[in-house]
Amino acid sequence: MASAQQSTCDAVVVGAGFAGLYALHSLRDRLGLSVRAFEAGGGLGGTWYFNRYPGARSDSDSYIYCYTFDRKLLQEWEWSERYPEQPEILRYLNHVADRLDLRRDIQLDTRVTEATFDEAGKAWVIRTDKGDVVTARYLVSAVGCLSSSNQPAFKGAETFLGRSYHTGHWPHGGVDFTARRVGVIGTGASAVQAIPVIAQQAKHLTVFQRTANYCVPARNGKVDPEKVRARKADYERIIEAIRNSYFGFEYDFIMQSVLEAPPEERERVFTEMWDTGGFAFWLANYQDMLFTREANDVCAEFLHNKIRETVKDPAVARMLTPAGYPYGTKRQPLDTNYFETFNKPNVELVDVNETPIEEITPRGVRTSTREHELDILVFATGFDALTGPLNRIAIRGRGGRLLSDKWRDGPHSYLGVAVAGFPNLFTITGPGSPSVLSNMPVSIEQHVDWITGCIGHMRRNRFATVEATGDAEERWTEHVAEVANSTLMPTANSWYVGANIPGKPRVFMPYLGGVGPYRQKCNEIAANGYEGFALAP
Ligand code: N01
Repeated sequence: MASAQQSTCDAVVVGAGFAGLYALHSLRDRLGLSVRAFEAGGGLGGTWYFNRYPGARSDSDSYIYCYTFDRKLLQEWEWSERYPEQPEILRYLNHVADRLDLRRDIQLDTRVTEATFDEAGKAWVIRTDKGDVVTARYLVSAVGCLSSSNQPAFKGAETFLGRSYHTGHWPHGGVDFTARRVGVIGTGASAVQAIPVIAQQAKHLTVFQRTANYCVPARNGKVDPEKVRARKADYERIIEAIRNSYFGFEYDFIMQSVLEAPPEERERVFTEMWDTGGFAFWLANYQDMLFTREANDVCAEFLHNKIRETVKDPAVARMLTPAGYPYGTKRQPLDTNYFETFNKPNVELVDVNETPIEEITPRGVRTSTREHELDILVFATGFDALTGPLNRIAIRGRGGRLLSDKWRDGPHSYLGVAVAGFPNLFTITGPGSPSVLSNMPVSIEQHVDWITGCIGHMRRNRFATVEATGDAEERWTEHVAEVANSTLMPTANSWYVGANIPGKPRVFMPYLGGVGPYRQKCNEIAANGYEGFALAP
């Protein structure tokens, strides 16, 4: 280990993905703070540095999956497709870092392991795995919502003689599946992107499915240059629209009830959304789809039929048909030939509910009925979402209290950006904010702008600390739960409620109140002198 490096700065930013890069820029170049960013990866990019699995690309349209704070960059940057692929997004983020001269303040290959609030000094003392000890007034978490991977503890996993990978830590050189027998565990958004690509190369692909997913075609491709030009000319409107929308997209729910729409009209509407591709079916659907099971069933049935029409073997189609939870309550994956892939002769589907995985053996995966021999095993098993990335850092607030202890029964946070007992800690897209229920760059920019405003206010008024009050935090936490509970969303065993992680408390973590209304609330709180926060000199 390198010898301890002691230093002081105004702010430490943890992470150098979409959020960390913008936070570093905003705090350094707008407020003039001295800022250091630490990034665990060997390069910047966060999610887009680590998730290099085949087929990895954004599920948001490229024209809004980007920063909007730099209007010139919006005009200059050309995305090659409707949904940018991982290497292209990584190029974009590297370009932004160069353009804004961010690299000089980012330390790569360095994981923040501890952060302790020094009550007397009114500052955070941050330690890294490389021996750095940095004292900073402000601690800004840009650790991402989906950066702590979930590696289920299968019996015998260490005995496997083939190679195994997690989609969230994909090797930089890629993986050659040619002539290999490949197994994929998991059928979430990552797997849905990866499976069709792997199936094209592999000799044989076995997919181990625990929950069938509602997938809708992405309909990726080149965007008509005329449309690109028109959007560039219209960015001011688009930015306003996505910032004030419900989910950070140019989609709005249909305010009618699906149950009241005549069957031929709703078929036409469903087909239109299906043909549009992307998140239209999820986020521009009839509003009651999210509120009543009866309405939801109508939407789900349309998707069930699509699976039956696509998958030739009725038994496989049945296995791939989601059941037991309402449509849209788990993150909807976008697919390119996902269901079609199961018509290929080299692809096999195993339902691990019917035939559970008993162990991983030196030769492959043994279920209750047989051993599946594999050369390569891919874990597409997701993440310990939202709280996971924060809890794995030993963050100690007032009285030495660990954040992970405070959150033992689920996250408590004010606006998803601040935590009572943890002064001057800001959590970008933390639990309790729209975060993963939105187009991430929109929510990231909103949080960074708000945090910048808050710190600017503190400095102008000579406040040393800002801290959420316990009352405001409890009210917000209850509000987050109340909004979620008015919908069907918490009823599914999703990672939104932590159901994918054994022992994790079942709490619906993101805020469902909508990106636009949430932004307005945050702005009002700031305008009212940071209502719900205690500011102290
Ligand atoms: O992870 P997931 P992901 N035994 O948790 C299964 C974002 N994303 O990496 O559903 C057997 O969705 C698990 O089963 P179940 C996006 O927000 C974004 O795919 O828990 N199976 C599930 O099928 C997404 O939602 C993009 O029953 C087990 C799968 O593994 C999020 O990342 C692209 C298991 C995990 O699916 C996470 O997606 C891709 C076990 N023990 C992803 N444990 C973009 O748009 C878990 N599973 C940028």
